[in-house]
Amino acid sequence: TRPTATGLSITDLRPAPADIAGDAVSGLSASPRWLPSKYFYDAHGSQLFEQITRQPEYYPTRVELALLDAAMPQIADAVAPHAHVVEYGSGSGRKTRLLLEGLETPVAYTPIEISRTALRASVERLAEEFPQVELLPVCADFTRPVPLPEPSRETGHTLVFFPGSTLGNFTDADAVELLRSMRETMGPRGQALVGIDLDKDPALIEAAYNDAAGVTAAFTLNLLARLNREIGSDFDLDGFHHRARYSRERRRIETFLVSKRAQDVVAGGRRFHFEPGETIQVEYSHKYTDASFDALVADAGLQVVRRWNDPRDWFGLRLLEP
Ligand code: AVI
Repeated sequence: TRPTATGLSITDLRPAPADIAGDAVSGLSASPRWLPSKYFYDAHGSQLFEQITRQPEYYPTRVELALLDAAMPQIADAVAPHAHVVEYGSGSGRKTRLLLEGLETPVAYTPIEISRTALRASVERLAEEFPQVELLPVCADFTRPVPLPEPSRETGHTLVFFPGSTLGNFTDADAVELLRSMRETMGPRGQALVGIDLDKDPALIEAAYNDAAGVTAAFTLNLLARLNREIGSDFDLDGFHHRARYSRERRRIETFLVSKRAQDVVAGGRRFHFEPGETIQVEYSHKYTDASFDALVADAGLQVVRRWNDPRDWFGLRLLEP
């Protein structure tokens, strides 16, 4: 653990650079090529993601924040008291603030976040705003099992908070695995509050991932900048462009980096050749129906016990229990 400026300790379980190089080489060697979207979130990538959430086309954050605010009294009634709130991929903490304010008696809060910079900034603000809540931040990749810190006061149960439809960034098989590990983390008396982006008009969804200001494109390309910096690859950022399309059939945004020309790239000590138009798949953002989400949850041994949607049925919050 390493203390922050305000003396808070962050448990550091960040993936080592060797993991990033290994993942990059195996993804770039695969056919079709791909890179894991979790590596978007270095310090700059997390800032760019924050900017995405403020773009007019990117509705999920605005709609979820309004929904969380509106449904909070009912959520507080449905959540057992004295919770240890554990958030996966906590980012800036805007939604956390609403949740911690709305729950009457949260005892402890453990954000699990891969970006140390984003984690430090968010817990330092939360420490000032919620002095009665014990903050136990963990810098880690939440897709792997994370040992939870033990709060110093007794808690009634664990409430996993997983907003933002981040679950949608996983394939269905990986989402089920993550939900299973969430079930283990929360224990037999635990609960999870999960945000899901709902299936809707493809034009609205595609616009959200192709904002006019080009922030999403910069976010996607930052993945290559990060690899260049951290594993010494030599991607030419001007040699690739961002492409995000909605597949109605698979109910997901599929995001690619597309090679603009024939080129060679060296990464992790290996040379990779790209033809013009050749792609690297970098992200999925699945959108859900009640049926598709309930099926995933059931596969993980969980059930939806409460549902809240915004008035247009664009975004949903679901309370899950074992
Ligand atoms: C974090 N995650 C839910 C975002 C999404 O909508 O899939 C990441 C993102 N990628 C491009 N824009 C936003």
